[in-house]
Amino acid sequence: MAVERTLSIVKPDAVAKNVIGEIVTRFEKAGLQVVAAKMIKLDDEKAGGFYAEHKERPFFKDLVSFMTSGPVVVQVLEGENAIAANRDLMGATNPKEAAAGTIRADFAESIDANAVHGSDSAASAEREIAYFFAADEICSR
Ligand code: IDP
Repeated sequence: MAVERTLSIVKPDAVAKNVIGEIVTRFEKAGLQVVAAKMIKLDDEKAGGFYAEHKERPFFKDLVSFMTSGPVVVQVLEGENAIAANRDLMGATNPKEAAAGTIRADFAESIDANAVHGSDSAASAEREIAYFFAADEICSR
Protein backbone atom coordinates (compact mmCIF):
# COMPACT_ATOMS: atom_id res chain seq x y z
CA MET A 1 0.00 0.00 0.00
CA ALA A 2 1.15 3.49 -0.78
CA VAL A 3 1.32 6.46 1.53
CA GLU A 4 -0.89 9.14 -0.01
CA ARG A 5 -2.15 12.61 0.76
CA THR A 6 -5.74 13.74 0.32
CA LEU A 7 -7.64 16.99 0.81
CA SER A 8 -10.41 17.05 3.39
CA ILE A 9 -12.87 19.87 4.02
CA VAL A 10 -15.10 20.03 7.07
CA LYS A 11 -17.99 21.90 5.45
CA PRO A 12 -19.95 24.82 6.98
CA ASP A 13 -22.77 22.64 8.34
CA ALA A 14 -20.39 20.46 10.35
CA VAL A 15 -18.43 23.49 11.60
CA ALA A 16 -21.74 25.06 12.72
CA LYS A 17 -22.67 21.83 14.52
CA ASN A 18 -19.40 21.99 16.47
CA VAL A 19 -18.25 18.53 15.39
CA ILE A 20 -14.85 19.44 13.90
CA GLY A 21 -13.11 17.48 16.64
CA GLU A 22 -15.33 14.42 16.28
CA ILE A 23 -14.62 14.32 12.56
CA VAL A 24 -10.86 14.75 12.98
CA THR A 25 -10.89 12.00 15.63
CA ARG A 26 -12.33 9.61 13.06
CA PHE A 27 -9.47 10.40 10.67
CA GLU A 28 -6.88 9.90 13.41
CA LYS A 29 -8.45 6.68 14.70
CA ALA A 30 -8.35 5.32 11.14
CA GLY A 31 -4.60 5.98 10.97
CA LEU A 32 -4.69 9.18 8.92
CA GLN A 33 -2.51 12.03 10.11
CA VAL A 34 -3.34 15.73 9.79
CA VAL A 35 -0.28 17.25 8.10
CA ALA A 36 -1.81 20.66 7.26
CA ALA A 37 -4.88 22.51 8.51
CA LYS A 38 -6.56 25.90 8.34
CA MET A 39 -9.97 27.41 9.01
CA ILE A 40 -11.12 29.79 6.30
CA LYS A 41 -14.24 31.50 4.99
CA LEU A 42 -14.49 30.84 1.25
CA ASP A 43 -15.73 33.51 -1.13
CA ASP A 44 -17.66 32.84 -4.36
CA GLU A 45 -14.50 32.84 -6.48
CA LYS A 46 -12.57 30.41 -4.28
CA ALA A 47 -15.52 28.03 -3.79
CA GLY A 48 -16.52 28.24 -7.48
CA GLY A 49 -12.96 27.52 -8.60
CA PHE A 50 -12.72 24.56 -6.27
CA TYR A 51 -15.91 23.03 -7.70
CA ALA A 52 -15.22 24.15 -11.31
CA GLU A 53 -15.91 20.63 -12.62
CA HIS A 54 -19.54 21.06 -11.50
CA LYS A 55 -20.01 24.50 -13.10
CA GLU A 56 -22.66 23.33 -15.56
CA ARG A 57 -24.59 21.23 -13.02
CA PRO A 58 -28.00 22.50 -11.82
CA PHE A 59 -26.87 22.45 -8.18
CA PHE A 60 -23.69 24.52 -8.74
CA LYS A 61 -25.13 27.85 -7.52
CA ASP A 62 -26.54 26.26 -4.37
CA LEU A 63 -23.27 24.43 -3.77
CA VAL A 64 -21.23 27.66 -3.92
CA SER A 65 -23.79 29.45 -1.78
CA PHE A 66 -23.61 26.67 0.83
CA MET A 67 -19.81 26.47 0.82
CA THR A 68 -19.57 30.23 1.42
CA SER A 69 -22.25 30.27 4.15
CA GLY A 70 -19.76 29.88 7.00
CA PRO A 71 -16.19 28.90 7.79
CA VAL A 72 -14.72 25.58 6.71
CA VAL A 73 -11.74 23.60 7.97
CA VAL A 74 -9.42 22.53 5.18
CA GLN A 75 -6.92 19.78 5.94
CA VAL A 76 -4.36 17.59 4.25
CA LEU A 77 -4.55 14.00 5.52
CA GLU A 78 -1.65 11.61 5.04
CA GLY A 79 -1.55 7.83 5.39
CA GLU A 80 -1.77 4.45 3.69
CA ASN A 81 -4.32 4.69 0.87
CA ALA A 82 -5.45 8.03 2.32
CA ILE A 83 -7.71 8.94 -0.62
CA ALA A 84 -9.87 5.80 -0.47
CA ALA A 85 -9.63 5.57 3.33
CA ASN A 86 -11.05 9.09 3.68
CA ARG A 87 -13.84 8.36 1.16
CA ASP A 88 -14.74 5.23 3.17
CA LEU A 89 -14.89 7.23 6.39
CA MET A 90 -17.04 9.93 4.70
CA GLY A 91 -19.74 7.68 3.20
CA ALA A 92 -21.89 8.31 0.15
CA THR A 93 -22.50 11.85 -1.16
CA ASN A 94 -26.18 11.60 -0.22
CA PRO A 95 -26.32 10.97 3.55
CA LYS A 96 -29.52 8.98 3.07
CA GLU A 97 -27.41 6.45 1.14
CA ALA A 98 -24.35 6.63 3.40
CA ALA A 99 -23.43 3.46 5.30
CA ALA A 100 -24.07 3.42 9.04
CA GLY A 101 -21.19 4.75 11.08
CA THR A 102 -19.81 6.97 8.33
CA ILE A 103 -19.31 10.71 8.86
CA ARG A 104 -22.12 11.65 6.49
CA ALA A 105 -24.54 9.13 8.02
CA ASP A 106 -23.83 10.53 11.47
CA PHE A 107 -23.45 14.27 10.86
CA ALA A 108 -24.92 15.26 7.47
CA GLU A 109 -28.44 16.56 6.91
CA SER A 110 -28.84 16.42 3.14
CA ILE A 111 -26.99 16.04 -0.16
CA ASP A 112 -26.41 19.83 -0.12
CA ALA A 113 -25.18 20.03 3.46
CA ASN A 114 -23.19 16.83 3.67
CA ALA A 115 -20.56 17.63 6.30
CA VAL A 116 -17.33 16.80 4.49
CA HIS A 117 -15.43 16.85 1.22
CA GLY A 118 -12.68 14.41 0.31
CA SER A 119 -10.60 14.13 -2.86
CA ASP A 120 -11.87 11.34 -5.12
CA SER A 121 -8.64 10.45 -6.99
CA ALA A 122 -4.90 10.99 -6.92
CA ALA A 123 -5.19 13.67 -9.61
CA SER A 124 -7.94 15.50 -7.67
CA ALA A 125 -5.95 15.26 -4.44
CA GLU A 126 -2.92 16.85 -6.07
CA ARG A 127 -4.96 19.70 -7.56
CA GLU A 128 -7.05 20.28 -4.45
CA ILE A 129 -4.12 20.27 -2.01
CA ALA A 130 -2.29 22.82 -4.18
CA TYR A 131 -5.51 24.87 -4.39
CA PHE A 132 -5.42 25.51 -0.64
CA PHE A 133 -1.87 24.94 0.58
CA ALA A 134 1.62 26.09 -0.36
CA ALA A 135 4.25 23.36 -0.13
CA ASP A 136 5.75 24.91 3.02
CA GLU A 137 2.39 24.79 4.82
CA ILE A 138 2.37 20.97 4.73
CA CYS A 139 4.21 19.38 7.63
CA SER A 140 4.90 15.73 6.89
CA ARG A 141 5.68 13.74 10.00
P1 IDP B 1 -18.54 14.20 -3.29
O1 IDP B 1 -18.51 15.40 -2.39
O2 IDP B 1 -19.11 12.99 -2.58
O3 IDP B 1 -17.22 13.92 -3.95
P2 IDP B 1 -19.44 15.28 -5.85
O4 IDP B 1 -20.20 14.49 -6.87
O5 IDP B 1 -18.02 15.65 -6.14
O6 IDP B 1 -19.58 14.50 -4.45
O7 IDP B 1 -20.28 16.60 -5.61
C1 IDP B 1 -19.74 17.68 -4.89
C2 IDP B 1 -20.77 18.20 -3.94
O8 IDP B 1 -21.85 18.75 -4.68
C3 IDP B 1 -21.40 17.13 -3.04
O9 IDP B 1 -20.67 16.86 -1.88
C4 IDP B 1 -22.75 17.74 -2.73
O10 IDP B 1 -22.65 18.65 -1.64
C5 IDP B 1 -23.07 18.50 -3.99
N1 IDP B 1 -23.93 17.69 -4.84
C6 IDP B 1 -23.60 16.65 -5.62
N2 IDP B 1 -24.66 16.15 -6.27
C7 IDP B 1 -25.70 16.91 -5.90
C8 IDP B 1 -27.08 16.90 -6.27
O11 IDP B 1 -27.57 16.08 -7.05
N3 IDP B 1 -27.85 17.87 -5.66
C9 IDP B 1 -27.35 18.78 -4.80
N4 IDP B 1 -26.04 18.81 -4.43
C10 IDP B 1 -25.23 17.89 -5.00
